[in-house]
Amino acid sequence: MRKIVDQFATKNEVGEIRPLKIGHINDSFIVESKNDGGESYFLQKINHHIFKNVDGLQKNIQIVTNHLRHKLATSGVTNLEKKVLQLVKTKDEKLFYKDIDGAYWRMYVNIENTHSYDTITPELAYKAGESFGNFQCMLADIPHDDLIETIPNFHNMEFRLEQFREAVRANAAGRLEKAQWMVDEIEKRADDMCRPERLFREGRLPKRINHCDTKVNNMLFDENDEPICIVDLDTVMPGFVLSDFGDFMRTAANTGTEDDINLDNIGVNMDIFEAYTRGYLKNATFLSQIELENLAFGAKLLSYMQTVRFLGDYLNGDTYYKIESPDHNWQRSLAQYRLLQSQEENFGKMQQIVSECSK
Ligand code: GN1
Ligand code: MG
Repeated sequence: MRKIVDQFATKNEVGEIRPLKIGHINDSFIVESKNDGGESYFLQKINHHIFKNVDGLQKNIQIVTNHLRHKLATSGVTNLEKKVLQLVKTKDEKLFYKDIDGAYWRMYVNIENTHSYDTITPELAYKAGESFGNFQCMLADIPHDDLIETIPNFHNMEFRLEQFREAVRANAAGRLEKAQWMVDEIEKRADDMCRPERLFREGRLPKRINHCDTKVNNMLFDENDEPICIVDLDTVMPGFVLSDFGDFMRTAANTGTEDDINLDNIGVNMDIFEAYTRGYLKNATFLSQIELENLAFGAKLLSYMQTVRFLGDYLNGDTYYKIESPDHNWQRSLAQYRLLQSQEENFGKMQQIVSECSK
């Protein structure tokens, strides 16, 4: 590990290296400063089986962070080092380091005295909404062609369903029998869930630069509980805004957790749904009528998409997501499907909230 850290042009001498238990894809570490008060760092081993074009990935992050810094600076915001992720280059000026085993590493300056939440209050959800709305506004003028799709078709539901059907056909782990009922539930909704792709083809739904992983814990708050920085920029790419709206709701407006073993814990938290919607719509003033009409649908879509992705991985024999138990992906699928059902039951209310908040 030391040898890896040594490749990067850190300002300080570094101390202890601690693994962090966050995320389902990459491996993350905190690299402490050797001296009190010095800069610490956030080191990641990038999962290059998933992010196949690491060079493109890192360039995207460079473009996005530079763009955000520029935007904030010109609007007079200070303390930029706390508000935008800052990559640390390698000593030979590269955006990542490939080690002798072929693993890819990158480093950021660690943003200290911040925290993230897995569950939040309506007050924080309101602020998070404002912040994500603002984030999308700031990214709006990056030319789409400047960014690659770090994972092609990442939030394309038609593509995700094709992959899923392939997993069902192959039944590689022999788990299909147990999961067949859920496969049937997924198929029942498939056509409806591909609506955004159809609207896009008809030229009615635009693509905008999105975060594509707006999980509640990808937002850092400062000591005063003000949102300070949005992290995990691996999947910033063109997509539908309803996808970012939906992923926040999937993770924050859920009374249970993403992989809750007790399905009775799971349901839509309407207070969070409302607060986030209010905050988001205050700043996301660029939305068209069709986007507004489909925001609440976005919440259902992302729970559905995640059910499809977790179940697909379960059928494939757990080749994509990190798991903590043999049935983890099954548990996640059950939990996401339950959330979807609750969103379906509450859909009328969700639509009404969006429509009231957009007046
Ligand atoms: C993965 O690793 P993490 O937690 O940032 C996944 C997201 C899923 C999420 C589900 C590249 O994100 O798309 O929504 O798990 N990231 C990738 O919790 O697939
Ligand atoms: Mg992520």
